[in-house]
Amino acid sequence: MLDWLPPNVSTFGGDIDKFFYVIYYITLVVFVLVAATMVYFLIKYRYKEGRKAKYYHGNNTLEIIWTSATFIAMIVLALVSRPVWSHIKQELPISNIVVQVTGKQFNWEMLYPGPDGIFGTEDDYRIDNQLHVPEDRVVHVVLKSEDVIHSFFVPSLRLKQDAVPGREITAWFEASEPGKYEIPCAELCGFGHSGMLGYLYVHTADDYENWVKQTWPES
Ligand SMILES: [Cu+2]
Repeated sequence: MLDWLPPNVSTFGGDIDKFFYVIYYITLVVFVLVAATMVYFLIKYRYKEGRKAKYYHGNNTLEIIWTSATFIAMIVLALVSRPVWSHIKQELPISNIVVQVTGKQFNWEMLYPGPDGIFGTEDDYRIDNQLHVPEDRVVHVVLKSEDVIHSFFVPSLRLKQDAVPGREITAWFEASEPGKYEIPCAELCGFGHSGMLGYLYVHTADDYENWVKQTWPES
């Protein structure tokens, strides 16, 4: 397998990568066949003195075959990947770590509920572009937008979810490797879009404890 994806650090990332490679290799095989056929025909039917071009109407049987082959491939991929998508997008594993992430031109605003676990109280903590979480714990991310559509993208988690004005969309992940990972915006949202970049900090349990103590010293 090729190795040009960023390292995966999420529990469901491996399943996403599997489907990525399946689609990638199907596309690769089709691309090679089409390109090879084109080159073959280019050479075979190159200009020859006295040869006249013929009008060719097409081939219904061939058209039916490749249309249904593509159709069947799409249906099979959809059915086979269904459990993975529903695990990631429809099921929501229970968690007591919830962060509100609001996309705004051109930052990710992270809002932590604080020790009381309730948003909109005194101990809330708001910071731009820094998402701190512990490893091996399910984290809920409640996505909102203040202005236009943004897309919360964490390549290392294989997680991407739009943030849509007027809606609250809850995404989740469980990171398995401590480190610092990029959170770019993946939806063109204005002139500063390319600079809209946050970071996910995955801490070990002890480091996370320290971060909590530093952030809420009184609790
Ligand atoms: Cu953007």
